[in-house]
Amino acid sequence: MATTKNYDGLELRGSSISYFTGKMENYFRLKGIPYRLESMVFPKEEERNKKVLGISQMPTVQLPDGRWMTDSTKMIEWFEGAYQDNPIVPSDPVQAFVCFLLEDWADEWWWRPAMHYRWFYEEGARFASGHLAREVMGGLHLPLFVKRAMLRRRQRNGYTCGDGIGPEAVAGVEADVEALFSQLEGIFSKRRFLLGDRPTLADIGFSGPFFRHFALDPIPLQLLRHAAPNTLEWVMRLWNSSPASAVGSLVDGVPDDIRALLMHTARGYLPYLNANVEAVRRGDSHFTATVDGVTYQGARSSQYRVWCLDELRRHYRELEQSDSAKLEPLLRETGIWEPLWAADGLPLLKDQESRLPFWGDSKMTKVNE
Ligand SMILES: N[C@@H](CCC(=O)N[C@@H](CS)C(=O)NCC(=O)O)C(=O)O
Repeated sequence: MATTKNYDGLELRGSSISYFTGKMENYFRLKGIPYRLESMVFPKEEERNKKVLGISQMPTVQLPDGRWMTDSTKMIEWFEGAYQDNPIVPSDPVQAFVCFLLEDWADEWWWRPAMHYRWFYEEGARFASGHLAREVMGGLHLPLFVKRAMLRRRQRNGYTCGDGIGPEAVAGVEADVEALFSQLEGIFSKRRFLLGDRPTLADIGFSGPFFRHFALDPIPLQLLRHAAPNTLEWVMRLWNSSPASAVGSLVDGVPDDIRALLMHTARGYLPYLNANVEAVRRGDSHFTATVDGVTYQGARSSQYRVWCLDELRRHYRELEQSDSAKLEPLLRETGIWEPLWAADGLPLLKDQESRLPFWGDSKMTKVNE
């Protein structure tokens, strides 16, 4: 795809089947912020990304004034400041914290199962390797079948087998996804969006794993059609939302079905974050941990996810005392509290990620890159 030089809106660079590119598209559509999606072409754009942003990942956004941005979470935070109509973070501070937590869980935990379904199964790998080889590898002068083989190898070594999903973990990872589908199905058979009649940041977070993975890749899509048709409808309802349609009220407080999601987060993701903290502290590039009954053998350590835990803590610390007094019992009852604060002295880099969304210090699944 050629870039139209005189386009004066936002340019979103990524891929039309990428997790975080899909998340940003859902966000821009919901807010009514015009953007143009362009495919990121490798290896050419990788060097440019590193130069202008410190790291290369998908997607990036270029503002009309030429500045480059990265990291969906911090970009959304930035755009919420710049486009203040129809805020997607609830005004109730307890619900707002729930949104930050669910967004982080959606970004960081469901990434691995999403990659598993795409790259472990032949149906997914055939579709995604063909698509990506054509879409983003135009800069490499190699036969198509070689590009496809390179992609499969890279993604499996980086994100599935190479990120802790060995043969012994497959059944547990898939059961975890099925449990999520069943919880969400319960919610979307009653409500239009996670917290009520209009989308919030929590819905945008979950558009990451769902829009371009679970509701697109052959195996999870088939599961959704049969086990969670209301959830599949929610994926499209969110995509089809705009400032004009996204009206309606939110639920009061935090309903039991959302508490159940928090308990799910407390069982798997937060213990995993703590195991990751210890691995980063030791300087290990990989680690093995059993969380929620599943053993991830040789998961990749992530400097970025140390910062994710710190961000969750920051959101809590920034609350007024009267609000944190309301949130603490919820976090204790759902099992979040203990793992949220379990690790002392997080091994962060100096000023880590303080320049996001305009500069990143680390990528999602690497130690100190
Ligand atoms: N935290 C980042 C994560 C972005 C990310 O990891 N994107 C994936 C593609 S969807 C990527 O570019 N991974 C880097 C790689 O595969 O080298 C965000 O929220 O934007």
